Amino acid sequence: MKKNLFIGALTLTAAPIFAQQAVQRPNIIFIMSDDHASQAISAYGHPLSKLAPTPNIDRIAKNGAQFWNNYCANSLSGPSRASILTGKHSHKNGYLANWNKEFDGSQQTLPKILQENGYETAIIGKWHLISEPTGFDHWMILDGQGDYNNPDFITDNDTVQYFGYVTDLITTFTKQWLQTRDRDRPFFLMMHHKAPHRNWVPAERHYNLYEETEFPVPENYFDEYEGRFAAKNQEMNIYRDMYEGHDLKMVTGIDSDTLLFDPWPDAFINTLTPYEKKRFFEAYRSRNNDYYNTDLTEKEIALWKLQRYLQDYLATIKSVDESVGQILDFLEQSGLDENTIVIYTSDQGFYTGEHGWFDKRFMYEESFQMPMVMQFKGEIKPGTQVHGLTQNIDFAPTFLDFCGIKIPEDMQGESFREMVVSGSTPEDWRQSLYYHYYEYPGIHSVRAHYGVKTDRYKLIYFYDEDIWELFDLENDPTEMKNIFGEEGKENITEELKKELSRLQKLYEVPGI
Ligand SMILES: [Ca+2]
Repeated sequence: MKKNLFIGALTLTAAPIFAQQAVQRPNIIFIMSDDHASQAISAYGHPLSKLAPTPNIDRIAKNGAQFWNNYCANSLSGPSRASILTGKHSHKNGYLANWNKEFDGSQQTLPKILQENGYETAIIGKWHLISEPTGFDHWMILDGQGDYNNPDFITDNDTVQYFGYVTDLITTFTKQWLQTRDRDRPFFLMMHHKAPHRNWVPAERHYNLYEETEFPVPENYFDEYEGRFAAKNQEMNIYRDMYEGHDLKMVTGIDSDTLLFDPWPDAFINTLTPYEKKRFFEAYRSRNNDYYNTDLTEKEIALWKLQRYLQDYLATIKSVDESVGQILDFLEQSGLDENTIVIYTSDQGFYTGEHGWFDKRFMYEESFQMPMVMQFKGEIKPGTQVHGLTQNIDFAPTFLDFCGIKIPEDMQGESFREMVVSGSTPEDWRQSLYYHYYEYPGIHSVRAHYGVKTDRYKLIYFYDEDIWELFDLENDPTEMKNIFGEEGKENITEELKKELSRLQKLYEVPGI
């Protein structure tokens, strides 16, 4: 104790100016989960989330701001993470798809800039960019997608398997780092959860959390995709494309402890110890037996699968919400909340049965949108609602702005600091967003496309097939009716095509 006081006194006398700066610059905790739909965050008010609320994520919204029109640039894990790190669209940071060889860590990134400006930087949890993290004083990452149970964590000198549930382990490691960090420097911490990514394995304490819950079925669950070629030709349908063992935890028969089809047992069932495996099968037994004891029609099976998927998806989110609660409690108890910006977001949105789907990729709202809430005591007023169009390329410039660091000119995003602090959209704020998805051919068979979104309209071009789609989000919020080519839509189509072309020039999209 005496020793600490002595060092503290020395620091104060030796570098008073730096110490003053360090106090003024905010810390940042960027919490990001994987595939968390806004439909599954109760602050967004979707009927689904009412049955599975997220009180702790909602706490951030109540303490600060909630973003209603926040979107990704390319709805996929690696590309979204690369855009967040660089403040650039995929074609500029080089990470177009999850098939990429590796993220080019030699380029300019947000953590590097913060580090150069006196910040201590850390990332704990999912990285998913293949190359080793750069720009971080401390990193402890999952191997690729990471396992839900007993996962490996990689550091710069080792790979170690830890026993426990992935969300809980990430929370523990994050709190440990917060307690052992350099107190003389502000910090930037990325806490990246694996949950609720496929295959939706809840923590053991949550296996049965929602087994009695009947979740609402989206009106377009049995979508027939009329007038939408790419939507019709995907492979991300819950009742057709989910793996019955791996994804839905279905077994071979009554009282069976053998899963139906599971192509990746080493990433799931084999990660459990024999005793954990026994408890897993026991927890699902009565539901799995009911399935075999009931005579279901094809349609009823499709609905049964939706319920099973949502029960597990939302149960994994329960652990994420608990984790957020633990971090907020820690910040409040330590007084760190006074000068720490806390963000909760997901790398993209996700389908919870809309169009019959799980997964993401499409420029349609559910997967294009990224939920986001953000608190910063003193600057952001509690209960702020942000409606301007924001995108993940804006995160890096915004954080630099809050930290008082010059935003590099080659970052393509814009700082939304003014918007979130004032609670209103500045008059000169952007009126449209650019989107580009590349990963085709690839898992789930979603055709490559780019497009433009405004407040009301969305124009999408599936360029390999030369197919356009136009949606009026005001009259058709679930994007069921492609009105491209319809009489009376010539002017808006022309306007949107011009805007798309302007954005592609602005962002220097090659080969368009
Ligand atoms: Ca993801």
